[in-house]
Amino acid sequence: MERREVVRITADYPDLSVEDAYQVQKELVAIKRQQGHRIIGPKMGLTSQAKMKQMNVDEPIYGYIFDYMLVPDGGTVKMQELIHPKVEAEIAFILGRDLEGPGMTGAQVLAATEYVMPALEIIDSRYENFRFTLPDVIADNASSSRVVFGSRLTRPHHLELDLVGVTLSINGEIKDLAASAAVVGHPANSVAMLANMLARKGEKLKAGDIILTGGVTGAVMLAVGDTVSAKFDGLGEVGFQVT
Ligand code: 0L1
Ligand code: MG
Repeated sequence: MERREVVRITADYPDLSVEDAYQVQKELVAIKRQQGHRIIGPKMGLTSQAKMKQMNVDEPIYGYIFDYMLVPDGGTVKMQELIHPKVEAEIAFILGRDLEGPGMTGAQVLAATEYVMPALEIIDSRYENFRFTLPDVIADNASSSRVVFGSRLTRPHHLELDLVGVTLSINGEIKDLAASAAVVGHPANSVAMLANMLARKGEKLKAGDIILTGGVTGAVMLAVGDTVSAKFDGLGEVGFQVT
């Protein structure tokens, strides 16, 4: 597998639209599937007000998590396989039944969710110096690179899922902290928005999908030797090391 930065697509194709970019993503996903990789589920990106403002958009984006991206809880992420990775703490949803938009609401999502669990997403944009526009990021599968899921599953109905306090630490030092309402007001809203975005393409979320709902914390740069851990109030912990 190659590992190198590239110039953003929109440098050569400035008219690339968001819709074109999702077509590029679809091709990329098809190639990965032909190579034998399996989709674990979709991920939502740019779900915080800060990130949406930074990219000048009013809707999040989505991409897909593949089996080869999974790192076990407490496992190792190898820097030599990555470019310039960052980590963010997220809440993952496991769906108990299919969800089809349009008109999906957070409450309907919660009713269809079997479990939630803590997660760390490692994003690793392939673009030089992080210089990209929205279509570039969409075409790059929303920067998905690696994912670590915590080992504890929790029924969603036991918690106020918008009030989960989260800390993200590296080498024992808290690098960021936030409450889960940072994710479009409530992580279930993120899943509802995803179902509604997919409905525009005639697609739906499926029972068994594991969905990354978007960063609760900001994304923090990783370096070799880092020990990363995140704590989620009521949901448990998740962590990994960088070698
Ligand atoms: O997971 C995400 O929020 C996607 C972030 C895409 C932009 C980036 O690579 O920083
Ligand atoms: Mg993310």
